[in-house]
Amino acid sequence: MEKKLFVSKPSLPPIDEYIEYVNQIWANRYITNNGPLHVQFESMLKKYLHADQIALFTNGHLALETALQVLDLKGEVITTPFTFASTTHAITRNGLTPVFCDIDDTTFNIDVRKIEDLITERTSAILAVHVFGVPCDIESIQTIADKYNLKVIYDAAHAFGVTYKGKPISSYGDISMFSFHATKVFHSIEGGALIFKDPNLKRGMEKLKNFGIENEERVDLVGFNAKMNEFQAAMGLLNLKRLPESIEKRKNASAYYNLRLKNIDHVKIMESNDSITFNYAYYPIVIQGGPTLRNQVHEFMKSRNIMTRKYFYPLCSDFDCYKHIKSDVEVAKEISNAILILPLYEDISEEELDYICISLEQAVKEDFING
Ligand code: T4K
Repeated sequence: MEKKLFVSKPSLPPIDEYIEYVNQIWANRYITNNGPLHVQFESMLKKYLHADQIALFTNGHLALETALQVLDLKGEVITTPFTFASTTHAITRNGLTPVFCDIDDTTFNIDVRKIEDLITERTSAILAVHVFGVPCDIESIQTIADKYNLKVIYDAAHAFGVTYKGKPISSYGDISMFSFHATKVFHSIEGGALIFKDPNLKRGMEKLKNFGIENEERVDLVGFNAKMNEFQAAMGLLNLKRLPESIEKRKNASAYYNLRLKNIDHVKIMESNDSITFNYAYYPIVIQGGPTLRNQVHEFMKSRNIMTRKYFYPLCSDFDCYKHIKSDVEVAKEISNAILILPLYEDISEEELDYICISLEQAVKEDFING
């Protein structure tokens, strides 16, 4: 195939609809700082997520940093190494120490059986990630948190649109963070949100993301700038309307992959789970046969213009800035050395899917592997 097939491709609304919003923005001359579209977007999201409280941000990462800061955490935060850099950085940039816990080999989420061993008197929170949109073991995490009086923050960057036991995924834990980055199932170009229950947290979040300003004559927090602008809000409003259709298309593409890939040697696909409504954010596969084979498959696919990604390799615990932190994360290492994410986006065509599957079949054929 001549064109490159990327791991993700941003969904976009009809351009005329976006231009209508741009015209409104021009007429209002209100382009950022809690403008009318921001207000509208916030209220639509709140309704969609049945959220008690919500705060919008210019991106998911700064939302996550804010979440940790408003909870006034101290000491150590137990987290997963199998995630994007943002999760661990948000902990460290708050002056906290990440403590890496191993992951479960079927969900790729933090392994709840290994959390308690890592709790010390310095532990103040668990920051878990719903990796690839698959919910963590929410009940067990909450039980542990209650027992040791810990806060629970969910990095739900991948999980917008997911429900667990009939409730939006953001209904669980103290605070959940969604990313609305262009590569996500639902996006506002860049963007993010915090969903939480405690109304007392809202004011602090709003202040932090606006330089710590209390009012025109008073600044009482060392804040930063993490405000969402009107162009982002407009994109979010339009994409929210289209979300069910978009998820349905991803679901069909994932079903196609499932059918074609379920019986291929060396390829393991993810199991489905009946207690969740999924968002089909990513299509991860595990290449069984060692890191050399995984890397070989990655290169072969690239040679065919299929840009698979190794999310998440290397592990955060192996980053130069974190490798001084001791951790025992053998399962995470294994998964990180075997993972490959296939292209998945709303308008991926059957021809593209077929081409990807044929290429993968070829890449893992015994005679090909053995040269
Ligand atoms: N927590 C977790 C668990 C996360 O995964 C993330 C972000 C965050 C927190 C932080 O949220 P944000 O602050 O980003 O809101 C991408 C995304 O940039 C990042 O948002 C995401 N996770 C991560 C998993 O994936 P990269 O470095 O892989 O992005 P990039 O530019 O290589 O994009 C991937 C592919 O998508 C490209 O090869 C081509 C395609 N693409 C990308 C963009 C931006 C397009 O076709 N069009 C585009 O506009 O991080």
